[in-house]
Amino acid sequence: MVTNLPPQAITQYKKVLASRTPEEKLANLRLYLSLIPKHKGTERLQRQVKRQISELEDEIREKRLRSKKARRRSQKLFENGEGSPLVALLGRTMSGKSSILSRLTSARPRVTGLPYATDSPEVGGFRSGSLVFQIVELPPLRVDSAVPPTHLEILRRCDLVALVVDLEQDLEGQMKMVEELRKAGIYLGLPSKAVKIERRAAGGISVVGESAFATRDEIVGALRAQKIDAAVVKVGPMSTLDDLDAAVKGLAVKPALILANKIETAAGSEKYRELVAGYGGTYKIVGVSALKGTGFDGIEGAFMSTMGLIRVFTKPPSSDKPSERPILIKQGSTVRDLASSIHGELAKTLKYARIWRTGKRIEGLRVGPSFPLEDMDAVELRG
Ligand SMILES: Nc1nc2c(ncn2[C@@H]2O[C@H](COP(=O)(O)OP(=O)(O)O)[C@@H](O)[C@H]2O)c(=O)[nH]1
Ligand SMILES: [Mg+2]
Repeated sequence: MVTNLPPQAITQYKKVLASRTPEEKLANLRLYLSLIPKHKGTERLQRQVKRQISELEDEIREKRLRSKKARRRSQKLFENGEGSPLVALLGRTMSGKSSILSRLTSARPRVTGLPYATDSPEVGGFRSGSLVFQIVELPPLRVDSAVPPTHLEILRRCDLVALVVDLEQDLEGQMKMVEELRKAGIYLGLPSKAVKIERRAAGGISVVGESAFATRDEIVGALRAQKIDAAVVKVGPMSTLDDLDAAVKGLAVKPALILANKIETAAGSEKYRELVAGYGGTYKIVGVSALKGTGFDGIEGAFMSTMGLIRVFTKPPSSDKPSERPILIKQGSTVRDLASSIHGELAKTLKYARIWRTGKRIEGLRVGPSFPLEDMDAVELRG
């Protein structure tokens, strides 16, 4: 090991060595790589770590292939964790990030009651059924300071940002984190706000989709004002002109939710209502107490819906049990979308499906290919 590494990188290397599973080791190695300063003196080390990462990726991939097929789709969705969404916990110091990480995973970061106790990223795996979320606790964001570069690297790569808001501290001051992130080029928002722009050489501007916040003409006008005359623009139902700007600048738009922690305290529920009144229109807000362990039921559902994804379990006609591992597909997907995400041929030969929806009295309901799916549906595709 090179000796002139920053202390954060050395701490992270110890975590690599202490990792208990290949998946955890992979996540720790990636963080380690991001913490190694990029210059001539560390080139060899960087190469070594990259090789270790790709060997481990191969190992994990082979292990998965051996276990079962039918999850091709989820691997494509997340370049990070091979089907494990990466969730970043972000908040001010003492908001309870380490306590939340301990609640959700087997990671045991230090909870000291002292500010700035977590000085390098901590990782843990949060298992929900057979799906594993990688949860990363980032060191706290300091008031009125620039977001550190190591944070940015992880934030750009993550699939979801969970803002941890302390209901015992000043809410406005904590929500300034959103502005601090925006200054650093990370926009928080729901997938329904995301805008995608594909520049073209000619052919004018065509707008795909519709937004409640800007008309086609307004979108075309805003692009022309930025000297963009030819492009295909895809907008979501909640896209604003700010989201359009972010896309033009190539900034990262990340789905985000708020974990409002310490809800069990005296002022907790009132502050929670205040937070919902101010920000409930923009973010999904989940009230939790990491201390008491309340509010965490269904948190994986909140993660999924914020990412704009649903979990669907497929069931072969020959079996009476659905698959253990869900397929992750976009919200609003139909039975036909599911089939084509598994295999193009399957979509062509598809005739109907049977659906099981627990708790909603839907058991083996026979539906056509355009039937919209919901989170946690079990589906039997029939050709
Ligand atoms: N009352 C209360 N205190 C909490 C809760 N979660 C964490 N804490 C306390 O808040 C302090 C900071 O917690 P920690 O998890 O280290 O926060 P971090 O700095 O954001 O990682 C510690 O004293 C915790 O015991 C909670 O749900 N309720
Ligand atoms: Mg901490």
